Amino acid sequence: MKIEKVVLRKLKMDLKFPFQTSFGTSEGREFLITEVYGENHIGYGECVVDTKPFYSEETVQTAWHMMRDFLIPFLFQKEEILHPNEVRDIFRKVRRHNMAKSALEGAIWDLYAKEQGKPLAEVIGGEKKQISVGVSIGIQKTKEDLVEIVGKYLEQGFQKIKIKIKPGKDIEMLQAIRDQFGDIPLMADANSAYTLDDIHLFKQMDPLHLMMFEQPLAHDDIIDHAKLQEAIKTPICLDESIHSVEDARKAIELGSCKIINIKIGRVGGIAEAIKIHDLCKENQIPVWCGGMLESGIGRAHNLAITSLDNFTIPGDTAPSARYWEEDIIQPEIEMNEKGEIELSAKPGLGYEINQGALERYTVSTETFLKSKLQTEK
Ligand code: OSB
Ligand code: MG
Repeated sequence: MKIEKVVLRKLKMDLKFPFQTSFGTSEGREFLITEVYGENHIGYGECVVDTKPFYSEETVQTAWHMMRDFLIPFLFQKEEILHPNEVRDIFRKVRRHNMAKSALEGAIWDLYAKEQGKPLAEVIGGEKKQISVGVSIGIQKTKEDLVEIVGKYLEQGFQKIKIKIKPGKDIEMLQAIRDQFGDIPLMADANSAYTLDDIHLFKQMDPLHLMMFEQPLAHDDIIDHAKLQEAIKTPICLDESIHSVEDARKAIELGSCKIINIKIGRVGGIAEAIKIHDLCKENQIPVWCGGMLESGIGRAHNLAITSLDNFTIPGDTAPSARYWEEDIIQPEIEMNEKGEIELSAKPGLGYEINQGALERYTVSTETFLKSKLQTEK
């Protein structure tokens, strides 16, 4: 691939509903789309940042800065990229900024797959033709509201219900769902809202037989999680704590979790996501694909990695209509009544860009040309 041009776009899209987690409420998303121009195709990527550094330290502005001033110049310094696996090395000098790196890397994977004329899932060795889907439900005001929403999603066919929890909005909420719907596949995501002082609470929740507690303790911890896992039966799943295959290796060695949530943006790209998937598979640690309220572009990347065989737990990869009045891809991503999404058989991400929608949601753009590169970084 000879990359001569990259376009960055900032988009603003309203969510159909406010999404509340233990760290805040989102009414919509501001994020970045990357377009990487090869000789015959354009690859698309999504940078899953937010305006606020509350889930991770990156923001819309830090990602733009990293891409403009470091990552894009590094790409342009290469005469040619033969395989997307090279991108990790090209970006290696930049510490962290995984969401920024991933946005460009993902576009290069799409471009590569389009040049090969194959679906991205096939290019990365994914064999599933359809994937199982769950839904992530934000914190609700009352148990009654929550039970009603869960009922609606179960009716639509979702194969896993994940609810967000925080202190004071946990055991009662989960118990209400169990009372109403029995033994459904149910899990809880705390986004780091608890500490080891809350061990008694987790022990109290053990009899609810949840599929897992996602990231109960600090966002950067793997030691206390091992202590908590030792004390409870419900599996712990790590999200925020895992940024690389090395992090995953250490967490597995310590016994900090029994399941890992893989988010492409959080780990710096598809190549690293695959490494984590493979390591987990060797260690009998099931994985599932997390979500960052993506637009269709990021969502299509998520579907592609979920085609790998150790993604055995339904992910947070709900269809477009759960989030958006109108998505930026065509056709939109749809789920059948069994809670499955059919993978596209078309090359690359497998969806067309809805150019009108993309333009309407774009609030700013910047174009970078290799021919204009003058930086020495
Ligand atoms: O912790 O998994 C998370 C959304 C934003 C930030 C963090 C998380 C989430 C979700 C939403 O749970 C999953 C989705 O995209 O539907
Ligand atoms: Mg999470």
